[in-house]
Amino acid sequence: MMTSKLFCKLLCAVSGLVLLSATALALPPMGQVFTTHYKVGAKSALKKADCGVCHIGRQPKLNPYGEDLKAALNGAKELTADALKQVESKDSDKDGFKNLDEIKADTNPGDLKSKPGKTGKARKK
Ligand SMILES: [Ca+2]
Repeated sequence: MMTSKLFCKLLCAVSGLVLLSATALALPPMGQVFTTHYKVGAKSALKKADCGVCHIGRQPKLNPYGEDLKAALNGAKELTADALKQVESKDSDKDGFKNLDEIKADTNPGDLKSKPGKTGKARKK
């Protein structure tokens, strides 16, 4: 009786750790690929949005930009520069601005409320 309870607790703890580490290992590299590819500044709104660039807040659920990237990845688990380029000309959140234009303006391409000239600081060349 005691051993079976102990085994259950141990199993739950190990399962929890495996799930936690899988999540921790799976998510940050995608953000890093995005940050490196677009040279996202440390103090930019996109850097602050972090996972929110592709996800709804910090939830696993994807926003429209994340969904477009997922489609471009075609089942691959690793984000690539090619996939990022494939969705640059799209307007994922349908706010009238292409994803690349939003990224250049430091606005969120997956958030309808975030668009150049409104919430983001547009970069002038
Ligand atoms: Ca847009």
